[in-house]
Amino acid sequence: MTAKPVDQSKRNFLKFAGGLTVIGGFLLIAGKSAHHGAVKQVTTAARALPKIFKRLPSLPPDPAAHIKGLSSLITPTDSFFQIDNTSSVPVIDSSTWSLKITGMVKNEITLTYQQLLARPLFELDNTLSCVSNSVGGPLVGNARWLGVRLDDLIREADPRTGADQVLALSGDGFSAGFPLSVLDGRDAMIAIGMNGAVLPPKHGFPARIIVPGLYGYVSATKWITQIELTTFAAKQGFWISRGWSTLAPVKMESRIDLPAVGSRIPPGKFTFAGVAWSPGDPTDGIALVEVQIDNGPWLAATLGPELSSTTWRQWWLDHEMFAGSHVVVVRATSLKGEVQSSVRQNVAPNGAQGWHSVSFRV
Ligand SMILES: Nc1nc2c(c(=O)[nH]1)N[C@H]1C(S)=C(S)[C@@H](COP(=O)(O)O)O[C@H]1N2
Ligand SMILES: [Mo]
Repeated sequence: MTAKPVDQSKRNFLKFAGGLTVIGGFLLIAGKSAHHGAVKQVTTAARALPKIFKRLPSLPPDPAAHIKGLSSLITPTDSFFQIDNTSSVPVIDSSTWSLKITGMVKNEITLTYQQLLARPLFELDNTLSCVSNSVGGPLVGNARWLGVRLDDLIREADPRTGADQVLALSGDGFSAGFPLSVLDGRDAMIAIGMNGAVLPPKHGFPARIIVPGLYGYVSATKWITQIELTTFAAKQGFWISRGWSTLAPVKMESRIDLPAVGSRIPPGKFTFAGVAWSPGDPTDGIALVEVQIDNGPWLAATLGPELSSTTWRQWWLDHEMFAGSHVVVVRATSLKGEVQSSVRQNVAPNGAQGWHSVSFRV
């Protein structure tokens, strides 16, 4: 379910952006419509930002700039898909908000927003997908997230023997849990920023979890208030009792953006294009995308930049097209040599699978 974004002016809304005020190695400008008191408050918090700040290189040129209709390398925040159980976005005051790490831990931890911002922050390019995304569907997006390492925090909380689940809860009744063993060195984070700005309300302000490789429903709790170390035997995340799998690594998928479904294209050279992603094993990545036109041979597409092993890669292929009805199919192959499965599976219980195809006329 999606909800309308709420009035930004009531928020501690700031932009993290290049080129303006540099505070503690962190670049920061006040959002135009931000309430002055709120700006002051968050600015004070931002001053306490540590020097340890792992910034990613600036983004490479986006091939989508030259291929109209291809998904952009980074999904603009405004068009990033949104999935909520609740019909309205919670309004959270970051000055009274806190995050607790509780349950089967030796050291309970409570962090205020300021304390969270004072921890070492790092950037992560990661594609987030909803388990309800059907083959070729729109419920997937790529963003540059900013946050603190989740594994460090959990280590500080010191899980008790037997704890096997990290269950993250929010005030709206949502919860999502994943195996403690998923924190295997991958860049799981408590995110406070998205695409160069403070995390917007609809994507989880003040903080949410991002775990590379997992579908959102088992990992990406927005408006997070508590992280509970527990067992799968004792507790289940919101969607688990509703028929969805306990374990949910993202399946390898590829999507055709061009041509659009049911479209008509002129004869001559046409640029087929789309995106492919395979974040389920963060030590793997997309190695090859192939396109098949009208049951012809599989043709290797050109691949766009790889921001990280858990982001999507754009692909495109030029081909001469003649008048008539056509069908194009796409499939991806990972670096470890796994070929995307053609066997169709529905989104339930653990994600859609199969090759995307598009029928079109020239
Ligand atoms: N609090 C809360 N967090 C949530 C959800 C929710 O309903 N409530 N939906 C989850 C699901 S199913 C997905 S796919 C992602 C979507 O994140 P987005 O809305 O930022 O794209 O958020 C996850 N986090
Ligand atoms: Mo989802």
